[in-house]
Amino acid sequence: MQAPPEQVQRGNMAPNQVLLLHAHESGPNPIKVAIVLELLSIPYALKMWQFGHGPNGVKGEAFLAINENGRVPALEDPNTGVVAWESGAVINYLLAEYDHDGKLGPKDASKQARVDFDKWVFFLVSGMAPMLGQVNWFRHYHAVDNKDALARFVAQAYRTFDVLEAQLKKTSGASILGGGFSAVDAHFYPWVWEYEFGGLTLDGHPLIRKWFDKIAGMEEVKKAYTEIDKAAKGQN
Ligand SMILES: N[C@@H](CCC(=O)N[C@@H](CS)C(=O)NCC(=O)O)C(=O)O
Repeated sequence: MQAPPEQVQRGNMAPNQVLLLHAHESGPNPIKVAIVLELLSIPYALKMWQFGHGPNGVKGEAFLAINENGRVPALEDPNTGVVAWESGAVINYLLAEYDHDGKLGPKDASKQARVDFDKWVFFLVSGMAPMLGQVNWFRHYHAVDNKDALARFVAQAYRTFDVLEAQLKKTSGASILGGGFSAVDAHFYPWVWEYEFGGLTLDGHPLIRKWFDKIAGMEEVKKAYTEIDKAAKGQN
């Protein structure tokens, strides 16, 4: 008889060997993964890379052998031999392999709960994150001033904030999905965290502010930022 889907999806191993998270000193995507690793108490080490093409660069030969797309995060798991990249794929792998109790979601076994989980993750990775990334780019890095592009991406970033604000009404700002903190919140938090760097404000989004402040106080979240910061300074 075929096992029910829940048993097929969830791994049953405890990680004996330390996982390796490839990261960079800035950038929200590796932080998401570190938050999930912390919350699942999975032992991990950090390998820090620089942006660019040098020997320690994400576009250099050594890193491209791990991630053909030359971007962090990437994750190597010696317990299973799996190499993952793209934060969505990395986090889904960790949940399937190590979140035995479904602590980080989906919070129930219904089809709707699975779809709700996926749709908010997809909205983050294909909607909010690229808009905020482009705000940062045109605010800080684009070689020539392009006010129109910046205004376009700022407006689109705020549009995604409006969508998140409306969703948070369902839990009064407690978490993006019902049932408490999930990996969906881990996906969004490090991107919203960028708002000041992008010259944005949360003043018009009180529930995002409430949600943000609550997550900022979580010990595992603080630890994820501290670990990446320490590794960036060579203190790990
Ligand atoms: N969609 C990817 C994006 C990964 C990504 O953009 N990573 C940034 C840092 S947050 C990066 O590696 N940038 C370096 C580059 O583009 O050269 C994900 O979710 O993991």
